Amino acid sequence: MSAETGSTEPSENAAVSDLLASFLSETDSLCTAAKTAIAAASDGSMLEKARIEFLGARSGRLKAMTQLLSGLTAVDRPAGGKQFNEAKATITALFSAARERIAAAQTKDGLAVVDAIDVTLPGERVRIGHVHPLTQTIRRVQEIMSRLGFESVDGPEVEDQWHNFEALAIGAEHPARDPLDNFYLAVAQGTEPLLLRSQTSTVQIRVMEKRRPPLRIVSLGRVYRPDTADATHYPMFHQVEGLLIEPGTTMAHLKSVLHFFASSFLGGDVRVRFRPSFFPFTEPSVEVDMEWDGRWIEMGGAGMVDPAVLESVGYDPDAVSGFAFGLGVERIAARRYGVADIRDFYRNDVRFLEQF
Ligand code: FA5
Repeated sequence: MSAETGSTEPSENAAVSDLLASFLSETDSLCTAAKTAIAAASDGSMLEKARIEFLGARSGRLKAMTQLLSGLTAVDRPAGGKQFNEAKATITALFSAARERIAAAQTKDGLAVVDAIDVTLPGERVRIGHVHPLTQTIRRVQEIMSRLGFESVDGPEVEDQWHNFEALAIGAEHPARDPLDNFYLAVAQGTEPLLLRSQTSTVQIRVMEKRRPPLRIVSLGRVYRPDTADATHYPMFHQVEGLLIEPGTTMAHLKSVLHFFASSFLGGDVRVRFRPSFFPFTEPSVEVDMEWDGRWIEMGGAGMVDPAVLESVGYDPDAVSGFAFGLGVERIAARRYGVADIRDFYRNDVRFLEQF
């Protein structure tokens, strides 16, 4: 054993020092190479390439140095580790500085491009969307009816049998309840059938169940029927439902409200005609036609609310009476805008839609 060092193998000590010396010199040259590569990087992709070469987590050159580091003896490792950490910190800091340098240069280039814009060239047209013609129609109807004191209300599109049929005096055997004429929903066995509402008259019932007369409401929304799509039919369409319940209401009030609505909506002179019809929930019932620009068009159904319906929601038919009407929104919009086929409203063809 050597008296000075306490080591049993002095020759091994000399070999370890050599290993450390070679590690330190390799760390130095790695640092120099990284500095050169980073300084030479003139854009983001060159810098990224250099980053992968030196700092890459899997096969970067610094990563390879960690293997050499772990090959040093326990005595040499602190000195080697210190040098390694310093080299890593230096290279990482150089990368951050280079990244900022390149980003700043790009911003400068960007400004140079902006400066180069020729303001005398024609600009690119900005395409701004607008409200769909059916939504425009719905808002217009609501606005016109509000002038007569009709409040806009909503109702659910998934309905139960009571609101879609029974409360409207459409009995269990009525053909309007046929599964082929409605979109019934799949429900758990033993629960009440539900359907997509086939008319907005459901909202009359929902409002009357909650409120007492006098009432003036209008409800616009989607309804669903398995009708084949053609120029005047669509399986999903919109209706506007109007309901007025006040003492002393007559068919004359119904006609004047519809006349006011038609001439405000279509503009100019409009004639309104009633044709006898039948709806289970109105008595008498009529089909409403409107003449505008020399053409008659069927707009919807209407009538005086049947006393049986008033009773079903707890109103006294001797004390109040009222009228209701239901018009097809697509049909009145088509008439207003001169559209020959209501399917055009749903084709989403911008060339058609941008005209409104
Ligand atoms: C009804 O739906 C009644 N609820 C209207 C009513 C309300 C009567 C209040 C009395 C009192 P009808 O099934 O006729 O009625 O439909 C009314 C209007 O909806 C039609 O005149 C038509 O304009 C429109 N319409 C009906 N089916 C379609 C369809 N498949 N596509 C587009 N519009 C339709």
